[in-house]
Amino acid sequence: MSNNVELQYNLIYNNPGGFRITATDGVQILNNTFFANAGDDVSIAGSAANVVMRNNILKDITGSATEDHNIFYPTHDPLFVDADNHDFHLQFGPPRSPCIDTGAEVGLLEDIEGNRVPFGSAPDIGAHEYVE
Ligand SMILES: [Ca+2]
Repeated sequence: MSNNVELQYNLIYNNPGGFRITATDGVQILNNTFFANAGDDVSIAGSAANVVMRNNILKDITGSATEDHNIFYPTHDPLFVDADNHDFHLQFGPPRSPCIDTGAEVGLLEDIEGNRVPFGSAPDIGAHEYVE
């Protein structure tokens, strides 16, 4: 059994699947961007406990997690700059990405590219913080 695992600021796309969580007590899944994976983006087995998911862009979660401030596509379009060409930065717009400044404060200071978090009024959802 593993304890207190943190998975943050990852970009996981076009894979057979995303994260599969098993035999772990205490997992924080924060500010990740999942896109176009064939299987589940996050699959949580019954042997995992206390999984928290915040500020992620993803299509689905299977299993039990405490979650908030996640954006689920395709129900909600995260409005990437150019997902077809693997550019998962957030579109400032108009139209403006619903992920900009709508994330929860989770104490992280840098995004996947080392940009300061938050930029603007609040952290963004996903692996990229929108910066000018
Ligand atoms: Ca922001």
